[in-house]
Formats: sequence, C-alpha cells, structure tokens
Amino acid sequence: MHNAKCTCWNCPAINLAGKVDFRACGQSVKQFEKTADSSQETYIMAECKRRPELGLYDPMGITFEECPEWQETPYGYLLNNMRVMILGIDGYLGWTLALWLGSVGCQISGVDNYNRRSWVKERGAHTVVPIARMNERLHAAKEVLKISINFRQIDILAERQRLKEFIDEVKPEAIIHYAECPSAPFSMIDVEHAIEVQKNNVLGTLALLFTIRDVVPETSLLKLGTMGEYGTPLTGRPIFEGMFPADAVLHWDDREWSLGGEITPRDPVSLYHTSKVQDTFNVYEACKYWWLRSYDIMQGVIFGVHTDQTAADARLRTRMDIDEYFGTIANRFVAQAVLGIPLTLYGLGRQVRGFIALEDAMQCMTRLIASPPEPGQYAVVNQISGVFSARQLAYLVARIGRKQFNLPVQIQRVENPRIEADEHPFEVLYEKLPKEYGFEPNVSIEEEIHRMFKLFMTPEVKVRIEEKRHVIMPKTWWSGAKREVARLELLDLKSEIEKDERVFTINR
Ligand code: USQ
Repeated sequence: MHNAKCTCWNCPAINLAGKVDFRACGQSVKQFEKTADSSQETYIMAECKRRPELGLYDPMGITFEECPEWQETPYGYLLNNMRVMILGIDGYLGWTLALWLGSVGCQISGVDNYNRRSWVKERGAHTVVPIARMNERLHAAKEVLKISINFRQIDILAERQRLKEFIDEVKPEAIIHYAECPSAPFSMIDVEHAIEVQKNNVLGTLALLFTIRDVVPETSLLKLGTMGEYGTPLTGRPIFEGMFPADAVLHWDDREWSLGGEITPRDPVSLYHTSKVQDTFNVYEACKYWWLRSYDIMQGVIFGVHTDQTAADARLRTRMDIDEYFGTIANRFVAQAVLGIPLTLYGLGRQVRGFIALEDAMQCMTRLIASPPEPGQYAVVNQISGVFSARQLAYLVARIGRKQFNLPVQIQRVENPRIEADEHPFEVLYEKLPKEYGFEPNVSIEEEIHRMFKLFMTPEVKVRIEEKRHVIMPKTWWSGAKREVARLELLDLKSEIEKDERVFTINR
C-alpha cells in the first residue's frame, strides 16, 4: 500500500500542539526533526480528533497501517467514513467523484451554484447525455447506491459566509475544489467572460483558502490545476511536476545555481489557463503562510463518460458536453463522427496534450485523498496517463468509428482560432502518481472511445447531438475576431500515423 508508512503527521484528524513555530513552514518531517534535534526549545506533539483517549503523543509514532481509523481499500489505506467535501459537485468531475468516493465508504458533502448548467445554456448548448436535477440525483444515489450526500446550493465566492458555516458544520477531512470554470474558449469570448472566469476561479479559490485557514487548517485541499499552465516549451525542455527536481541546475554566464524545489515556469495558453496559474501561486503562498496542505493536480484533457457508478442508473449519469466551449477534443471528435462532420483539427493538428480517462482520473483522486500532504506542503502531480497529438487522436477516433461502427468518418484541418503552437516538442513527466501513489491506468483510450461511440449512437443521445449540430464549429478567436473558422484540406493520416510507434501507448 502506497500510504502504509504515512503517520499522524499526514493525517487530517491530527491536532498539532507543542512548542513550535507553525509558521516556519519546515514542510517536511525530516526538516522538522533536524530543527527539533538542534534546539531543546522546540518540540511537537499531536492529539487525535478521532481517538481523544490517546492524549498527547508523538505524531510520527503511529502509521496508517497501525491505526484502526485507517482501513485498507484498493486505493491505499483510507480513513473510516472519511469526510470529503466536493466543491462543484454538480459538474462533470464533481458528480462522478461524489459517487465514486461514496462507494468506497467516504461520507460525502458538496456544494454547487449550478454555474456550469447556466454557462452551457448561455452558449446555446446542452449536455448530450441527459442529466437529472440535483434533487433527483441525490435521491437516486441513495436509492441505487446507498450513498447519502449532504448538499447545499452555495456560491463559494458570493456566499463565502455560508460556505464557511457549512465547512464548520461538516469539518471535512479533505476538500476537493472543482468549483471553477474549466473552459479556455469561454474565457476568450470577450471582456465580460474573461472577467467572469478570472473572478470565479481566482477569487473563489482565494476566499476558500482563508476559510480553510480559519476553520479546518488540517484538512487536505485537492485543487484542480491544469497541464495547460505549463504551456508547450519550444526548447523541448521537460515539463516537470510543478517544481524543478532536486538536481536541476541553471547555467548562465559561466556560473550555476540549483533550481531544485522552485516552481517551474508557467506559460498558459488562454485566460482560463492563466486563472489556474494565479491559483497555483495563491495556494502555494497559503501553504507557506498558514501551514495548509494541498495537492495541485495538473490534469490533462479528460475524455469519456463511464464509471460503474454513473452507469448504474440513468439518473446517476454525469454530463457530457461537445460544444466549442465545454466539449474537450476527444469527446467532440466522437460527436462529430456520429454527426458525419469531418473531425476538426485546429491548425496543423500537431499540438500534443496529455490525456486521461474519466475513470482513471477518479482513481488518481482517491489515491491522493488517501495520502494527505504534510502540514505546510504544497505538492504537485501531473495527472495524465498518455500523450497524443490531435492528429493521432483524430486518427484513432476515425479508425474506431469506421471499423467498429461503420461510420464514414473524415478528418479535416480547419483554421486554428487559438493562439498556440500547433507543432512543438513535448516531453512531460508523469511519474509521481504511478510511482508514489500506486496509480495504474485501467482504461485504454481505444476502449473508452468505443464506449463513447456506443453511448452516442443510442437514439436518446444521438438526437440530442443532432439538435446541437450548430454549436460544433468554433467561432471564438483568441485574436478577438468573430467568425466561423474556414475548413481547409481533408487528411488521410493512415501512413503518417501508422509508422509512428508512440501512438496509442498509454504509458511511456
Ligand atoms: N482542438 C482541436 N480540435 C477541436 C478541439 C480542440 O484541434 O475540435 C485542439 C486545441 O486547439 C487544443 C487541444 O485540442 O490544442 C485541446 O483542446 P481542448 O478544447 O480539448 O482542451 P483545452 O482547451 O486545453 O482545455 C481542456 C479542459 C480544461 C483543462 C485542459 C487540460 O477544458 O478544463 O484544464 O483541457 S490541458 O489541455 O492539458 O491544459
């Protein structure tokens, strides 16, 4: 078990006590022990909120493996009935995670202001997989999966006092922050949308950090960042997991310095991605000033719609968007294939991204919840399970659509409405999740795309895709222009892709 040797130092049920400057941000147990050895003045003790009978004790003395409050699960040791609060619980990821964690025994609470539903509606689109209203969702979760979810309709920024009261009432041991606008094109529509995205994302997170400091400083915050924060460095230098590794060195002007532990450069690719960069720094500072603990999860492009829980009943499904704003590339390609629209490769189509299936993302989140960071620790993981170019993805979708569903799928270049490199080197590290947290990808991209085709071809979903044919072609230009992109040449990618050995391998 990846977290067997973690101790009370990592556990959110701890109350830290003793004679130590908690603002000193030692960040690691080793660092702290060093300080404690060299100074008789400093010592640290713990009390357990779950086992008050232990009194004061050494926080490094009990491991998760030894503690009866931590029970073995397929994702590592997990706190019994761990209290997890999901912000943005009505969204694509939030709802899926609520059911997933509920089914491994967590006690789920959540908030949402239904912004995602309104934003999609405002753009004239809809989720092609119909989803139930929240009341019905909650009812079905109870009836079908025996999961009780404690839900409140709250806007985390405008109603921060209500959020604070709710957090104080629940005392979550982990908080998952998904309550952000996830769309790059939405943030580039005009000044109003850019402001809305930045305000919602940056200020919502900032307000949350203060609430955590004041009410539950020992909780672990799992904050969704994005791989797009890093951009695509044109020098080809590796994209590390948030920070430079210990042995990274800067050479300049015949001198050299260690870069180890510093945040790596960010070069976001839209004003939405920029909001995530600002979040990164706000969370990083909060961990430093207040000893909060957080994972910043640099998630790649998600695809797919399936988990066992969301598939258990039609009322439990999660949303699936395919429009220009909220549909991500793989989901859009499958919808285009079903509609008979050539798959839209923006620009050269050689832009490369990290991808992960919905179900695998849920596994990663569970493993991270099970292994809380240490007090003061800001940790970053790159949450992807494979790397593809847009061309490779289009080819894969076309191949599955043609061979397995008998659809005449075509691939076409269109003008690129974004300002991004559409051909670039890309070397990304994504080793922490598998090596340190035991993540094993379970879903191959072929399998998930096949599953999406199957679902999208059902009459109920197909008719909803047909209804929204007009929201497929992009109209939002990063330059500010307002016109539909022009279609360019059709591509036959067979020979180009099939000689590329890297294609369709889930792990490097
Ligand atoms: N693209 C196409 N054709 C399309 C749609 C997109 O070629 O029809 C290209 C885009 O130009 C871009 C890439 O595919 O280079 C990815 O675009 P996307 O719309 O699938 O994803 P993106 O805008 O990058 O944002 C999505 C999620 C966001 C998340 C991000 C992870 O909406 O919330 O943060 O993926 S990442 O891309 O790794 O930053």
